[in-house]
Amino acid sequence: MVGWTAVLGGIGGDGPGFPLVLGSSWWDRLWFRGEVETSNFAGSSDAVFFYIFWVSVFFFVVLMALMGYFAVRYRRMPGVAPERSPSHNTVLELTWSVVPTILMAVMFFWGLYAYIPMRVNPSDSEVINVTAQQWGWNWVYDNGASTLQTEVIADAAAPVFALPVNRPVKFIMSSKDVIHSMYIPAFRIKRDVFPNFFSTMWVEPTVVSHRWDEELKDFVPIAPGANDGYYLACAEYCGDQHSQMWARVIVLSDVDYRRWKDKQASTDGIPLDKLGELLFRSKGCVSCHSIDGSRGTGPSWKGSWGQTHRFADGGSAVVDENYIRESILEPAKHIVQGYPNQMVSYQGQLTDRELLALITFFRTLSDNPADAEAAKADAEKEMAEKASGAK
Ligand code: HEC
Ligand SMILES: [Cu+2]
Repeated sequence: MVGWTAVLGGIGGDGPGFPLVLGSSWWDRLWFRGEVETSNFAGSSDAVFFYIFWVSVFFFVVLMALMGYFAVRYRRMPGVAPERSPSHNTVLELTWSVVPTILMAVMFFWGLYAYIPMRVNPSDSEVINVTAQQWGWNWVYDNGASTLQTEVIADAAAPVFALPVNRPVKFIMSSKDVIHSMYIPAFRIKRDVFPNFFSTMWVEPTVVSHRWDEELKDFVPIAPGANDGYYLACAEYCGDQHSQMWARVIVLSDVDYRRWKDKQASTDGIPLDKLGELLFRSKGCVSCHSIDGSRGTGPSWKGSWGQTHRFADGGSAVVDENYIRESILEPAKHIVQGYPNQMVSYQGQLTDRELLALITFFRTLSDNPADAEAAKADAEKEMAEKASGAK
């Protein structure tokens, strides 16, 4: 449902606005085009695409028109003997062999000329490690940072990633489960992401979309409304929530990018309960777990703390710190009754403090107000201890 209104809104104009689109005319929107070239590949990729497109349109029209004309002109008529078909026409045959050969050779060489630079990244590219998993994206920057920024896109929380303007970045990508595909339409880049294998792609964004506001701790559009940044989608059907496997890509000036990246690298200043909530969204737990009691791919976190959960194999456990920790690091060890074994391990993706943060956030969702209070008190205590330790 969301899909259609979003697509129509995007092509039609106002509406909810399909997040892939940038241009103002319906034509630009139809092709996910910006008013300006937003990456180093946008121009060359579009040039080849539209060459192939218009050649195809031209021949489609010519062939269909001729087919229609001949069908009428040479239809069977009672009492009229068919004309004899000519057996040979050298000029015609040479023309329809040579002209398409040339047109297609141009397609091939032009395409090759545009494609080769996409496969060879400059040696000074900044590396970003990408992990895809059902149903979210995680980027890890060269300083160890990933993002805490998220945003709601088509009813789902999606991470917001930043890139520097006019600097090459190389993505080294792998998947934790099935095949995904990282697609940033505005940049004209897309590549499949596999389990047990690294695939790479690179790009150089060319238009600053936002600035990073240190006070607001948020991105501010450079020209409000004019540019939403660029959307990243999964382009390989990967399960139930594939269509919600979004992210938003923001392009910052060099200075802002560094400041933002440094900021994301240190989560020390964020209280545990708050950090847990941010990680719940930015690490993609939100795509399977709700915090309002509704059932997702996985059980809701609301009211689970302190409860006894039954497992598919007949065992059971009380939901406490250790149970949650184990559920995150070894989710396949115990499968909650009535749920599929669909969660992959987050081993190595969360620091100890981040694990604690998720546990603390989970506790705040307890139905027992005393547990929730205690979790908040613990978070405050930890911050206070940190502050005194720092002195
Ligand atoms: C692809 C969907 C998916 C994602 C993403 C996911 N989970 Fe899960 N999770 C599940 C499913 C399904 C179960 C129940 C089956 C099982 O026990 O493995 C579960 C179980 C759990 C449990 C045990 C819950 C209970 O009620 O007994 C915890 C805790 C948990 N997940 C935490 C997390 C955290 C933290 C994240 C993010 C860092 C996360 N999950 C991301 C699907 C997911
Ligand atoms: Cu996917």
